[in-house]
Amino acid sequence: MTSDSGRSARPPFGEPRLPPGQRLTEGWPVLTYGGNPRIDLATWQFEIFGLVAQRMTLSWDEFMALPQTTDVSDIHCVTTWSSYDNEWEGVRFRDVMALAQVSAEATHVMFHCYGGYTTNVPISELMGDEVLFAHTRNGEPISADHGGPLRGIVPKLYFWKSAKWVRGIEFMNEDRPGFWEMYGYHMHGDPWIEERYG
Ligand SMILES: Nc1nc2c(c(=O)[nH]1)N[C@H]1C(S)=C(S)[C@@H](COP(=O)(O)O)O[C@H]1N2
Ligand SMILES: [Mo]
Repeated sequence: MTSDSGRSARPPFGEPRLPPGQRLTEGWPVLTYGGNPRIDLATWQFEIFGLVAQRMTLSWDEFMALPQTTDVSDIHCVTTWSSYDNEWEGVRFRDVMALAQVSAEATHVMFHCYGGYTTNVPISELMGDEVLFAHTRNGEPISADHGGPLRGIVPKLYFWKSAKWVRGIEFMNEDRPGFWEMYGYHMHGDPWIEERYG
């Protein structure tokens, strides 16, 4: 069920694949601000809140019962490493969003994480087949260092927009800075036009 709708994440054959200022890396570096949060699947919760008709809470079993899909995409980190062909398995953002009655006024989301990290993304960037809440990469469960049991994957934007240890989404009717955005990272973060800072 691999899709090719992640256009700027995986340009068509013959078009440049490495965004400006990036270099290809082997392996998968760990980049976390602070330590790993402690997470127990028995008490793990995923919350959908903000501009929704009713706040929703999903348990791990409820989340895993949602339609599962895979997608292959590239990672572009603002610290200039990129990684090709990561196969992610999980649940599409838009399938999670469809569970809640989101107000037509919502324009942006804030991803909230165990440990307190946050990051903001326009809803328009999240509707594609390539945007997932992933629990598995290349057939292996995502480790705690990389945001397991569940992390966001938003391949068209720099990797700081891909929230590790995600615990919920807040729907908002305005853009608001998340953690790195408050320290000067770009509000949008498109690697193809180097929206790194400011
Ligand atoms: N919860 C949380 N998510 C996070 C971060 C973090 O510190 N905490 N770091 C971000 C940054 S800056 C990057 S580059 C990627 C790194 O993911 P990785 O450690 O799996 O490579 O996660 C992003 N998501
Ligand atoms: Mo990063």
